[in-house]
Amino acid sequence: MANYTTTTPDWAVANQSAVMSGIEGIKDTTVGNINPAFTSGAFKPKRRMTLTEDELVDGVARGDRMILSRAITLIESNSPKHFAKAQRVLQRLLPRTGHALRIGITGVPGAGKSTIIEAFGNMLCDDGHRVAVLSIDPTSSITKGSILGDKTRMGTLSRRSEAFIRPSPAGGTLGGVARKSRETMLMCEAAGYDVILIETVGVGQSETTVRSMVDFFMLVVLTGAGDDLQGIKKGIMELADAIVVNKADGDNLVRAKVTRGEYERMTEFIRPATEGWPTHAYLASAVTKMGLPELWQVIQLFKETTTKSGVFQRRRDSQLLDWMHAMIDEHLHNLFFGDAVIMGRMPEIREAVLGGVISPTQAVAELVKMFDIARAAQKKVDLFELS
Ligand SMILES: Nc1nc2c(ncn2[C@@H]2O[C@H](COP(=O)(O)OP(=O)(O)OP(=O)(O)O)[C@@H](O)[C@H]2O)c(=O)[nH]1
Ligand SMILES: [Mg+2]
Repeated sequence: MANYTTTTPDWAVANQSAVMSGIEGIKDTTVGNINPAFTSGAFKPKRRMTLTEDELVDGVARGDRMILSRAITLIESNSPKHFAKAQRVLQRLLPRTGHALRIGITGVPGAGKSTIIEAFGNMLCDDGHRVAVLSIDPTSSITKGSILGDKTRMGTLSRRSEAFIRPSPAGGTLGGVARKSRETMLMCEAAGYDVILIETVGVGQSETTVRSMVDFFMLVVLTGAGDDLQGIKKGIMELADAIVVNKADGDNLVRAKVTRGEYERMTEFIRPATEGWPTHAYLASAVTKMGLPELWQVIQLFKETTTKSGVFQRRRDSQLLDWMHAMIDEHLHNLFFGDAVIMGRMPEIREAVLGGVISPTQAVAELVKMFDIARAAQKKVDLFELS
């Protein structure tokens, strides 16, 4: 018998138990070896019962958090069988979705996004709301470190029965993560959460993904670090419906007021993210909770204004269609570039283009002529990141 020992993977977070324990009883963790009772057959580990489609649908609809978690795990699974089942469950729950207010929160690391979500989430729960918190972090393939961090940072919120916290799906391309996150959001809505808060670090492309999922998007910033305002690009300001200058407390309050003024002036030069809604800068402190009730009022006013003007529903409609088109693009792209014939001919055609033998246009025409979509589709492709 092999001698199994416990190991700590090199990606494990220092001093944290980042590794989930296995099935209880299989391993005698004190010595790190397989429990002899298990190998001798004296011990039968309890099998994790697979939930049926009906059980998942009913459980989520009832707002059972355990079953919701299981449904999301299914959504995140890379197995084609799980994928198909998750899609059937989602399909049946679809009529229950769409009623939540979807709020995205971005900002540089350390801006205080998680702390704001914790304070804001608690405030909303006190007000009778049910709050789901999701995060998108496609930059690291192993997000377990930040999960642990956030679970601690959102400690009081995660213990509340009115709140549900689900970290980012680990790994994968932005496209795959985006699909999983969007479907997770819908599952949460079906489970009765009426406010969805989605955190993402505002570096890279994940903020665009979150913007494409939410109704209201806020950018959390800190007090002035030079005139370039911490390298925050105009681009990201143009996605925001509100700019929140956080940590407006203690000695920092005066500076925060100055910074708010600076951002306020900048908003005059940018195109607002939402038609008919002027983006403003606000002061807040996740620690003293100053500004948070006002922020909720702003979001309420946003919803009222955009619902009246029709912008709210129009955005949701175009988000759905954009979403579908993005998935078609990705699917066809993967089919094309994953096709054996195309892959085989590509080097030669590249050479021909570089050598000036054929034009890029001609190259495309030839490649497309060679491409047989039915043949390509027979091969397992990575459309939904299934293995
Ligand atoms: N004084 C003060 N400190 C704050 C406030 N909000 C957050 N902090 C502190 O700032 C640090 C970073 O806060 P986080 O909430 O983890 O920041 P984040 O934006 O979620 O960071 P990442 O998830 O790493 O991108 C923590 O030590 C918080 O306690 C605030 O309003 N006032
Ligand atoms: Mg955070």
